[in-house]
Formats: sequence, C-alpha cells, structure tokens
Amino acid sequence: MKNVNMNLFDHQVDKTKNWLPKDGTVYYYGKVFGTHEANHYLNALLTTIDWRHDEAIIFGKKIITKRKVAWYGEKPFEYTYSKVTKKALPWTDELFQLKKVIEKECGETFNSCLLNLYHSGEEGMAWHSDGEKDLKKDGAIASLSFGAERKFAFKHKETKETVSLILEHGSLLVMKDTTQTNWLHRLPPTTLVTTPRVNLTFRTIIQKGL
Ligand SMILES: [Mn+2]
Repeated sequence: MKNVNMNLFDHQVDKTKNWLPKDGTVYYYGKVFGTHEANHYLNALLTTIDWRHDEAIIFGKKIITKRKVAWYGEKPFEYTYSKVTKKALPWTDELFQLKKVIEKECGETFNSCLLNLYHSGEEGMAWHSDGEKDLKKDGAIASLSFGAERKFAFKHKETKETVSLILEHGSLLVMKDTTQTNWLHRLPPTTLVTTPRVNLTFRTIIQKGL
C-alpha cells in the first residue's frame, strides 16, 4: 500500500499533528495517492458514480443544488440530512478499494460514504457540522479529495476561532472525537478554481433493524 508522498515538490506532512487547538481532532495525511493513481480515481469516480443533484429543504422550501452528490454503503442504509432521506447504493469496485486504503491509513473502519462533486470553485459548502442522528456519535469521518485543490475551514462554535488548510489531489483528512460537536466546517467558494473536485466522506452509520 502506498502511503509515501509521491510528489517530489511536496513537503513532508506531519500525520500526527492535530490541526484543531482544542475540543476536537483533525488529522491531515497529505497525499495518500501519487498523481497517476489519483488521476485514475478521479476519472473513475466521475464516470462510475451515480451522481445526482442534491435536494434539501431549507425554510420549508425544496431547493436543488448545482453540486452533485451520491450515497453508497455496505447495506442499503437510509440517511437523512437537510430533511431529505436517501438510500445507500452498494459499493462500487473503486469505492471499496478506497475504503480499504483509508481504513489502513487511519486505523478506523467505515460502512458508508457520502460523495460530493463540486464542478468548479463556484460551488462550495456552507458552515455546518456532520451531527446527524444516523451517524455514530463522535465517530471518525474520513475525507478523501480528488481533483482541484480547495481550501477547507473549521470554525469553533463558541469562540469562533478558525483553522484552515488546503486539501490536495489524492489527499486524506480525518475528523474525529468531538470535532462535530464543537466545530463547524465549510468549503468556501472561490473564483480561482475552474476545475472539478470530487470529495468522498467515509462515515459510520448506526441503524436499527438492518
Ligand atoms: Mn460536512
């Protein structure tokens, strides 16, 4: 398994550094895939995933986002966020391979994955935390990025202090412990990026009756 940094121009990443000063844990593993392999996964995900425009109910009104999403898992889990429920599709070959790689890299296990496709820097994600009731409480969320580099930011819910980092092509970030309880995160829109980014967030869903 490759976990060395394949990019000669990249600085070595400290995988043991907690990027949050308090009340949560975020590790950035840098590029866990070399450029060639990351390009392969980007193309495979763009063509094999069942991408759909996202729907949400905001102030009682149904909206459809430009960003596309998809939801996969080891069982047909139902997952509700922004008041819309989705049923997980079975793992594709690439998603199952990626799940194995990141489980080994970060020492956690996952049973589902929410994918987002941002077509350009115009598309982003507003401040939120991933605290839905279907998710394992304080469970790790592993975020794999392919495509355009984008800034990713955290904001403490009480003190409002912020932390941000750049998520590279083929990189892995893990949020765990009380991060979702105490911090918001967002993907700020930017006019500087004109190419797509695919983001995979591996999660653990808790569901009764499955
Ligand atoms: Mn999120």
